[in-house]
Amino acid sequence: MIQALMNQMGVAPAQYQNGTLAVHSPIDGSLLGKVAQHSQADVDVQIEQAQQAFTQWRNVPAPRRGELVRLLGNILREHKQALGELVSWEAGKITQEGLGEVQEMIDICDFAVGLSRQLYGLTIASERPGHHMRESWHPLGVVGVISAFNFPVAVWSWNTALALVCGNAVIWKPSEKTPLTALACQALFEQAVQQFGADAPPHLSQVLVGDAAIGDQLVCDARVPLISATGSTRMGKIVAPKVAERFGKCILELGGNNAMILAPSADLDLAVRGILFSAVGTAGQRCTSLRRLIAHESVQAEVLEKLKKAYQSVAIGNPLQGNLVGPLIDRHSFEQMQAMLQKARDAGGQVFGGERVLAAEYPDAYYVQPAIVQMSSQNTVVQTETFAPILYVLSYRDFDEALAMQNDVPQGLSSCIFTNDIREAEQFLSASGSDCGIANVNIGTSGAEIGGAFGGEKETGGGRESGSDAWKAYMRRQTNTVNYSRELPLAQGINFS
Ligand code: UN1
Repeated sequence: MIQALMNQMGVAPAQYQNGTLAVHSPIDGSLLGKVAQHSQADVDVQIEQAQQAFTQWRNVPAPRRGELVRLLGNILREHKQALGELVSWEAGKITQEGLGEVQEMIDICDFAVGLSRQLYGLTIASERPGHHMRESWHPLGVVGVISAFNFPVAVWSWNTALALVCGNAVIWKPSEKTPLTALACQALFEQAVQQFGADAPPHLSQVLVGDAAIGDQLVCDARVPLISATGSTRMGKIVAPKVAERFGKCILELGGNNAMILAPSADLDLAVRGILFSAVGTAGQRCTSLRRLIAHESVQAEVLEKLKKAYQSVAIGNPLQGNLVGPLIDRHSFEQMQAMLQKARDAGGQVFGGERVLAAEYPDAYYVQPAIVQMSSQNTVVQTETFAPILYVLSYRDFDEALAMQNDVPQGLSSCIFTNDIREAEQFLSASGSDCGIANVNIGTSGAEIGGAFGGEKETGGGRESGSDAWKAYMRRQTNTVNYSRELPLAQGINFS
């Protein structure tokens, strides 16, 4: 099965059959492949090659660079089914979400193609006669992309589609849990390069397979001016100072602890659907997954009842067989979830669900009943991000109290409110409302479109990827002042003679 998918996407068996990195499917624990790993010396070579590619690519006109991304988007369209299925096998996503992830890749390619004709700078009025000023955006250099298992292919594409139209080269260090999908993306990218022609230099985008030490080398290398890292806050705390130490730039997309405020006026049925997709979708393994429900005391009991019903009927099982909830990524993740549920119980939480299911059928995979935990206060358990389907339910009386609770966590990625009261909605979106990078009204916390900037504040790391003007982080800004007069007036009126 895996071989057929890999063949279809043009990955040679030698790349994933005889290596030292064993890849197991979260679906059933089966061995999917053994991927060859790169050495520290390889990292050095890749960076060197990427730099060379960059020095050529930066001189290719941006709209022409967009053409490469257009071809990549088309190739992704052709292989959407195969890549989506591989994502399911390797990351455990249900079919719909595997396909959705590839669609996000296609969407960002389309966005980047348009962007390749819109890398606009400003013209600025100069205070001096016969002078003009402008702001230019130039390619930055080699971009290091570090991605996590849960969006094994889309995160690469958000970064790479933008980085390429911006004139950069990319080195990608995927999660060790999902190297097969990375190899597939690389093979598809190489097909795009083939179709594009000779003005694409070799090694424009490369994959680095290996452990944290390999990633560390990329992070510490001054030849890599930008590191875009997605993963845990713990990882970000290691990466950020190392990049800062060498004055590199970072785009960090780290943990989330995303909440929904459920107001008394909310459409409860709509809210329940929103909660279900955001809290149990992807088995709670999105950085945008809904982790906290802050419900008004007048609706809490009703929503809990509806939610429990919905949770009980949600189909859990093999993600390729039409179920809505697939497995956790691995045993470690399951153990962490259980440990957190125990802490929640110890802290007085009432736990509904959370237990392992289908253990007899899949002894080497970890399927769980998504958990709802009723908590009387937002203690440290609730303030911690657990990458699993645990939804903490809290209640509030005053709207200001709900807002304060929403913001009272270390993370600041996504947030939402369900309300039909326009005052509450606007207050939630105001300067004194949600402190997150993403704030939604009558939509859950997960499932953002690529057109907006994606990322968040506080321990989420502050980075922005994907749409809006996120591209600016992949370029260097240059301020130009040009004197077209025959005088040399100085700024600030300084007389220097
Ligand atoms: C992630 O979990 O790392 O908004 C990204 C969403 C997706 C992206 C999630 N578009 O849920």
